[in-house]
Amino acid sequence: MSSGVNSSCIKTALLIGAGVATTTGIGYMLYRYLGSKQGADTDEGFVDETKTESQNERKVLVLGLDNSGKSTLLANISKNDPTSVTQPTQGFKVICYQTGKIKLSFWEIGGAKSMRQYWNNFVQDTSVFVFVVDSSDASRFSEAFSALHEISGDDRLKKVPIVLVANKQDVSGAKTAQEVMHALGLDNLSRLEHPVHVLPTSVATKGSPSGIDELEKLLKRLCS
Ligand SMILES: Nc1nc2c(ncn2[C@@H]2O[C@H](COP(=O)(O)OP(=O)(O)O)[C@@H](O)[C@H]2O)c(=O)[nH]1
Ligand SMILES: [Mg+2]
Repeated sequence: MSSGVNSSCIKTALLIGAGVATTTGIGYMLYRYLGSKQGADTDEGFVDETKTESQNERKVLVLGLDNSGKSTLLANISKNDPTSVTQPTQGFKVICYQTGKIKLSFWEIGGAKSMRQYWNNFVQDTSVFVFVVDSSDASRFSEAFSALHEISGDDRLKKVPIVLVANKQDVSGAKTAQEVMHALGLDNLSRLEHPVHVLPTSVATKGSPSGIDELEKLLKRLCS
């Protein structure tokens, strides 16, 4: 079974600075252009842009506060050097990963406060919702709680499995995955609305990440 990044599927990596609203629109136009080059669907409209492109493609939405480690996690999954992640993601990024017959398209949306208002534009057609938390920064757990519960209440995410990634377990004083899950109120979320899975990870160190294999296996299972 083959697995790896499908380079033709790395549609765009956008670093959007000032003027997020305008540039996000430009980002979408660029995405549409690149997508149409690859036979993406051509529906009109903002929300429909996130439709996945083939029956074997599954969309994995990757959200979380800024600095939680989303880009570093995805660099590990796509076998890139995690230390190459040097800039916070201000816009959004799509990385595709072929695993057996299934193509996973990971959508990382910037987690800075100014970007969170746009998160709901990206939820359409999500197969798995990954929420990344910096387990070593308990001072931001309540902010993460609010961000998570606001977006997970979106009807289009109903019944979509949530994978809570309790990242930065290597940092001394980091809370355990169970503690993070509790702090984010995921043990109270209705299992009927969202099956919840929790994984501890540490992903920053080149060569010895932990939790990535487990995450890949879980995503593959949830997307099959
Ligand atoms: N110690 C440690 N640092 C991490 C880990 N994951 C990410 N980082 C660091 O946290 C910072 C933010 O990571 P980044 O992937 O850009 O976060 P994002 O804003 O959520 O995309 C970077 O300096 C990373 O090197 C981890 O598991 N352990
Ligand atoms: Mg990022």
